[in-house]
Amino acid sequence: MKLKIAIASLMAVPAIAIAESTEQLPTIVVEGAYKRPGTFSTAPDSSPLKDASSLLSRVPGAAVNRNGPLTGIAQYHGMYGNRINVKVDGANIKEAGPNSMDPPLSHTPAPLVKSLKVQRGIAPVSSGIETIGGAMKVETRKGRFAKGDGVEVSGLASMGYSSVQEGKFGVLMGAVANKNHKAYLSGVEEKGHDYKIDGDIRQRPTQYDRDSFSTGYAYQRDGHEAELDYNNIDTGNSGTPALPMDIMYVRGGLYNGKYSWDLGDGYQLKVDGFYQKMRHLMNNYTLRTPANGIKKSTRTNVEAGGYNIALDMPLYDGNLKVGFNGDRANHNALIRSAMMGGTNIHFFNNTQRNRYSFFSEWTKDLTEDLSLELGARYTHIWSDTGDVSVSNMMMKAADRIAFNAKNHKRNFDFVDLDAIFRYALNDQMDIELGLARKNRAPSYQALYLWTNASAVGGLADGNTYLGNLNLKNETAYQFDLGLNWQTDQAYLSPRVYYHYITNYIQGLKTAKAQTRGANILEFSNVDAHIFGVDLEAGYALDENWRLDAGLNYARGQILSAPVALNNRNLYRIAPLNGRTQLTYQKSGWKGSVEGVFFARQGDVAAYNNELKTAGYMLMNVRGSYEPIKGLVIGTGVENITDKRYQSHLGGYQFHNRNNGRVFMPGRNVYATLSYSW
Ligand SMILES: [Cu+2]
Repeated sequence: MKLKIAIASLMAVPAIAIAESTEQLPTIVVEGAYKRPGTFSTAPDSSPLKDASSLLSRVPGAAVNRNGPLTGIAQYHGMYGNRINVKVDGANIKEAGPNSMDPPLSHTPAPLVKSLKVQRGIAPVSSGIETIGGAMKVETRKGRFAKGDGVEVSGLASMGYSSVQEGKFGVLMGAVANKNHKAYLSGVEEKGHDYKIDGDIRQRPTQYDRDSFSTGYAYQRDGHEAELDYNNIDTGNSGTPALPMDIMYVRGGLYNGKYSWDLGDGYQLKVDGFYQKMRHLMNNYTLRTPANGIKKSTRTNVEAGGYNIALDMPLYDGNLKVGFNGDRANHNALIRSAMMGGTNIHFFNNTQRNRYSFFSEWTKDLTEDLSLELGARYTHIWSDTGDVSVSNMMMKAADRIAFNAKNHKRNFDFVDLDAIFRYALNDQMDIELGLARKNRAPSYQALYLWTNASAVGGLADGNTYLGNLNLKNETAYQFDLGLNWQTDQAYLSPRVYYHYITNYIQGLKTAKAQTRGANILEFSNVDAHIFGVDLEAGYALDENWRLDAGLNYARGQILSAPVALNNRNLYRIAPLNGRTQLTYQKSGWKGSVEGVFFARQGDVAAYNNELKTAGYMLMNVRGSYEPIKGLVIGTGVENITDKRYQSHLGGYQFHNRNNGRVFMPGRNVYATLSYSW
């Protein structure tokens, strides 16, 4: 197999480089591209933005919709939020907050990330249910099995300080194992103040406070592997400046179980499941002053669970994977408003979204140079919600009565299809062509917002939204073409894509929304397309110096909508951006200079009066030293010129366009110390 050998050998060199030199750093694995050495520069938790999503800035085609220091929503190829299937240790974590204050990637503190895998291009159907916008997987650190017969301990201790918000973190992870059994325990503490944006001026409210711990046990023997994990998160007062309220707490636990059985002859069975229960409180008066003087708080909870079963088997000289996936989630939200002497609203009452799905995926090497992957997935989703209630019968009476009179049960059925061809042109170059049809059903918020509210999955556009029980599911037709070229010295990996989406769900100023007044939109179906290009490239100048670069461009437009629009741009699409990095590496010493640029974004959405943003350039320098194996001292300065800037994906301060966008962190000097064994 020329292709396989070519890919394997090309991947081996840089992969080893990563493993040896950056053992304590999260590994960013971009599936469908060569692993490349350019991932260096993420010191453990150096960034003032703390969650796993901050790693996405180094993934071609990816971006982060940043609503707070712990609230980063993944974006890939212009799609974001629950359009992207994010799995953390196999679990499709559900958000406790209806406004995505705790998106899936934010559940994992950056220092505990072992790897972040992003499927570049079209996500295979096997990667999960509803992968219209792609698929990402986070694996957390859990220690390792012993290689020999004895007992081995492994672990990580890490701490750090960052100046921009006087942020501190500490991580401790320890595992004890022999070759069959493994048990581990880990804890993380993170805390910081509001970050500075320029000199001593601070962006409020961006303080954060989180503790988490995990424990687990795993067993392996003769092709069997079983694992049971528990993860507990306790996020305290943490700001979300782009949203109408801040996090008072997000608390709760996630249980994970996994089993895999290698039956031999190409047969393998994998089963996993999770159970999650979390509580959340947010308000608009602890970390900020209520905009209109009215204090509000919302208490929410989520109870969820899911399972995945997949069987691999040989078929027609290829590999056939068949599987069944399902999950269910139950949400509640209770609003307490100081209005009219105190009003309680049961805003989401026993709101459910259940998914059932099965798939088959066949991969085969057709010739020495050509491989093919074909997948199909059928999904059934149903949603329902109980009646809403308001303690003050006068308040929201018309909306409440109208909503409660309706049937809330909704069913969605759809078929996802994909075909991915990979062709090795020669030993150094391969080309990948992907075609797919992918779907997503409306979120429970888009269906069940019975009166205008801001609980919209983190859109942060300054508007409130009305739900729409008549929404259809989105269907995207996707084309994706990528080229990978790599020699011993250089790599280049450009990619172009075009997605045509029918029934894309977004807000519109519909007739119904029109009667409600300004800044109120109704969730609607439109037809849209998103296209773009991204690339990454690198070149080793000699054995010590190397240069890496990345570039991203995306454009999203509405093609047809049921109402007239001033322009057809989609909302929250990152402007043209890129990065270059020069790295020096020699026996334990490493240093890099990184330049990041974002162009002005003028292609802004008319339907929600999106504001334009100016372009900016940033410079970061980083260094690390490993005096003895496993001990790494890291330091660096981010945003070295203390540039005051606003990210186009950052939302508006206090959820109000009149305040302008949230400012991003100013100069940050950080130092980290970590030891792994
Ligand atoms: Cu919330």
